[in-house]
Amino acid sequence: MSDFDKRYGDYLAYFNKRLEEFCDKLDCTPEVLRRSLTYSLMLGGKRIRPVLMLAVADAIKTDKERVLDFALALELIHTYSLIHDDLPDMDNDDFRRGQPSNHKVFGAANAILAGDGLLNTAYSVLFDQCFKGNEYVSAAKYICDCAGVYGMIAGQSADILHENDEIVSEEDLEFIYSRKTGKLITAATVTPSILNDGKYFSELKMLGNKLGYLFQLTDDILDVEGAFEKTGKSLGKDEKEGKLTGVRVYGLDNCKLRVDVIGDDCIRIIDGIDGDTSFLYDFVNFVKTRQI
Ligand code: GRG
Repeated sequence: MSDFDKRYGDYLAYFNKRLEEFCDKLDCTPEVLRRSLTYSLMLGGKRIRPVLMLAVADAIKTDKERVLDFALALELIHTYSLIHDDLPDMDNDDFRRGQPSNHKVFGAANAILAGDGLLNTAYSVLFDQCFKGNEYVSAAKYICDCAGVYGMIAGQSADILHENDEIVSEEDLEFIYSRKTGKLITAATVTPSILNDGKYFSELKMLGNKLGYLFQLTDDILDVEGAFEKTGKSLGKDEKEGKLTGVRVYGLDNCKLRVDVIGDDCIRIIDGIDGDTSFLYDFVNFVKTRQI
C-alpha cells in the first residue's frame, strides 16, 4: 500500500467514525426520514472533501479536531446536493455510489425531504461550532456561502440554463465549474485556514478553485470513458442531455491536456505552502488519474 493510500485511509477512518456517530445519534421520526438520510450518507463515496479538509489542516498545522465538524457539515451538504441532483426533474439518475439513488428507494418526495433535512442539519452542526469563537463563525459563514446562491446553487442553476446551448462558451463553463464543483472543494481547503488566523488563505482559496476545476474536468472525461463498476454512477449522460462540459468545449483530447495544465497549477500553489504537503501533492495526482 502506498503512503498516500495509507494516509487517505487514515483520514477516511477518522472522518467516518464521526459520521457514524452522527448517524447513530440521529433519532428523527418518522422512521422513513431517518432511514432516507442515513441511506445516502452511508452509501460510501470517496469523501474527498472531508479528507482534503483534514489533510490541509495537517499541512498548515490546524488541529484536526477543530475542523472535524466542519468536514461533517460539508459532507452533509455534498450528500444533499447529490440526492437532489439525481431527482427526475434534475439530472434524473437512477444510480449513485453504485447503488439505487435515494428517490429510487424512498420516492421523489422523501428524497427531496432527505436533501432538505441534510442541508438543515448541516447548518445546525455549523451553528453548534459558532459558540466556540469568532473564527468558528467565520468558517461556518464561509461554508454557507460556498453552498448557497453565490456558490454551488448558482453553478447548478447555470448548469441547467446552459443545457443544449448551441454556442458554447469557455466563460460559461468556468462559471459552472467554479461554483457547482469548485465552491465546496474550496470550502474544504479554506476552512482550516480560517480556523488558523488565515494562514495561507489566498493560496488555499486558489488551490480549492483549481482542484475543483481539475475534479470536474476528470468527471467530464469519466462520463465519456469511465466504467460504471468504478464510478458507481450512470455514464454517457452529459452528451445525451446536451450538458455544457469540458469535453464539449475543448474536445476529449484537449480536455486531457488541460488536466495536466491545471494539475501543474495546483502543484505550483502547493509549492508555496510551507509544511507537510506531501499528501496534497499526491492528492492532485489522485484527482488527475482517478477512475472512481
Ligand atoms: C443543489 C441540486 C443541487 C445540486 C448542486 C453538486 C451538484 C450541484 C450536483 C451533483 C452532481 C455533480 C456532477 C456535481 C459536480 C461535482 C461532482 C463531480 C460531484 C460528485 O462528487 P464525488 O465524486 O461523489 O465526490 P462521491 O459519491 O464520491 O461523494
